[in-house]
Amino acid sequence: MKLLKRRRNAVSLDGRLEGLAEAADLADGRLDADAVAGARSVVSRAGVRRSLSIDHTAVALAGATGSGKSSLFNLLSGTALATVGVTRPTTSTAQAALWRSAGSGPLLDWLDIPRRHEVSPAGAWSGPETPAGRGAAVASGRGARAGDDAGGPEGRGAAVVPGLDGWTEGDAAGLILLDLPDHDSIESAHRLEVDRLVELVDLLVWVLDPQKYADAAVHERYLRPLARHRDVMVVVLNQVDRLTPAAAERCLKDLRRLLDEDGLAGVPLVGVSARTGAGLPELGSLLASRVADRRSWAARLAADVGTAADALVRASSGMGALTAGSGPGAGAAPGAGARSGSDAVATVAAPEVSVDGLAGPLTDALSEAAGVPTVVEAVAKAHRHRSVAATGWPLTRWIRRFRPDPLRRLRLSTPGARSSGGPVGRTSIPVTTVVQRSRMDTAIREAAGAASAGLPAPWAAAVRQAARSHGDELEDGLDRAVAATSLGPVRRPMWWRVAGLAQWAVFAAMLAGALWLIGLLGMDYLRLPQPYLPTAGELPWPTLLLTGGILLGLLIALLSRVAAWLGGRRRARGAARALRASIGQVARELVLDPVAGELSRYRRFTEAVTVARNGDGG
Ligand SMILES: Nc1nc2c(ncn2[C@@H]2O[C@H](COP(=O)(O)OP(=O)(O)OP(=O)(O)O)[C@@H](O)[C@H]2O)c(=O)[nH]1
Ligand SMILES: [Mg+2]
Repeated sequence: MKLLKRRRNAVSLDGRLEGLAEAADLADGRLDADAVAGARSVVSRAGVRRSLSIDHTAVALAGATGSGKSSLFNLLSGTALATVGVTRPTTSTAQAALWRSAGSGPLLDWLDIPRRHEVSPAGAWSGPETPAGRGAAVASGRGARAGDDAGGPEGRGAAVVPGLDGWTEGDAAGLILLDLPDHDSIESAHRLEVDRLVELVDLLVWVLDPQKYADAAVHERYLRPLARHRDVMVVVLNQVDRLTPAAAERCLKDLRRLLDEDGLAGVPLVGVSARTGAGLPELGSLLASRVADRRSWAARLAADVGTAADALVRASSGMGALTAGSGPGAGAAPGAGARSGSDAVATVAAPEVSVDGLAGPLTDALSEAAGVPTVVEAVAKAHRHRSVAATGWPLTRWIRRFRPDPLRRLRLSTPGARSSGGPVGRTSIPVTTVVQRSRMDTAIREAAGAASAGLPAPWAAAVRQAARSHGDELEDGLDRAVAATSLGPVRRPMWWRVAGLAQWAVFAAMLAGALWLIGLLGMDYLRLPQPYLPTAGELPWPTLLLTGGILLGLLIALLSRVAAWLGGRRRARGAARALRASIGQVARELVLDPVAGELSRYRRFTEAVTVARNGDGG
């Protein structure tokens, strides 16, 4: 399969997105709706992000209130755009500082950041910037006022630290630095804004501080669910100036341990101080290198795809939706205990289940339920009935005509009547006794159970559902199949005619003999001279004709019955075969095909989701 071939090599972002979209479509209605919606939102988000400037890298400073996001924002941009305050929370809406803003307008529109400021590559103010005319702040010169934040007691431009020596022309070109509100805010709007932007930006800088770096709020809600985003994340421990060097060292070590536990081993961790400028050059060059290689946007999308695929795999394996589509982090809503990347997500294996082996038992059970044994028995009886009517002793034949044909009694009439291709009516086979219906249900349940053995719970449920999906049509379908099946050849056997004629001939001989004898008896009674009586050996002919006729008639009738019994058995076997084929067809169409469709859907899902996860299982 196309997707499988691709697995052998590293899968491109395009391929992974394609896999995710297909997996989401296949999971629709089968798996947790949030996981499916999350995957779809990643696909659509990726489509939009790829159409926007890939020369720009949106980097967000995120963290708890008071951690120093705005201070770092000002420092990195060499401005006093952001309000730094002591009243918490200070920042209420995100704003952007742009280095080489040309072409970034649509990206900022998509990020929905109206407050944008162009910054000179060397970190100095370059004045107002109004991309798309959307409420851009007007600012001029270092320390100029900007934005709409309420001014804090410390005013603006609190920190003017000459720390970014390596931040030269071109290094930061394309950087879009975002100062976010606090994620742990008492203002729910702040949290929503953070969640929205954490989901969209290309690179995340988590600004932690010595007091709150171990807070569950940031680790459980954001960092763990974003474990797949190692390559597009930087963690900063700010305010290290508040600690002694030894304490800062210990703090960083502890934070590294926590990050490892979050599944974020290898994520860059930098200790900085917005007050002293310590660590700023390192952070600056880290950001500059990420901005320069212009790959963060793709790495971000790849991580999103992986996380959404993990969520689908979790949902598929019946582990429940630990991730949902309504929060930050690749459509993965970070919730209590949600771990999307650090957990080993169960690998998915395509099942090798076939429905071929299920056809036999299911057909048997449905045949029984459809009254096939009754029909088969009627076919044999009808054959014998007609045979006797055609070959029996004339008197027996005559009596037979008053007995109904067993097939007609079931409204199955003669085969010829049905081969005309006209509409097929209902039969009178007693198909729906409670027992038969429950046998039918049991048969379907067993087939579904066998087909779904070994499947994860949600897919097993989908298979069971598929097996029952045409339950309403089954009874009618079976009855119609029985009614439409040709139950044997239309032509009457040749020997019936021969035997029938022979019966008439011996009957005539017997009659002739009887009349002859009666004539002789009458002449004897009237004392008339006996006429010449021809004999065959010792036996007079009339006696021979009478007794021979009777005996021969009986013999022909007996032989015919034996032949009819054998013929009936043969026809019954033929009818059973034909009926079984028809019932098998119904079983396939109404039960096994839907089941096979669901199994194939699961197989395609596992292939697609594996491609989306890049076949690396994490
Ligand atoms: N000592 C010290 N104080 C800092 C440092 N960084 C920021 N601060 C102070 O911490 C307080 C909060 O700083 P902000 O930059 O407003 O923090 P924030 O993360 O933007 O806060 P919100 O906007 O409320 O989310 C201010 O009083 C800053 O002066 C630092 O590195 N060292
Ligand atoms: Mg702030």
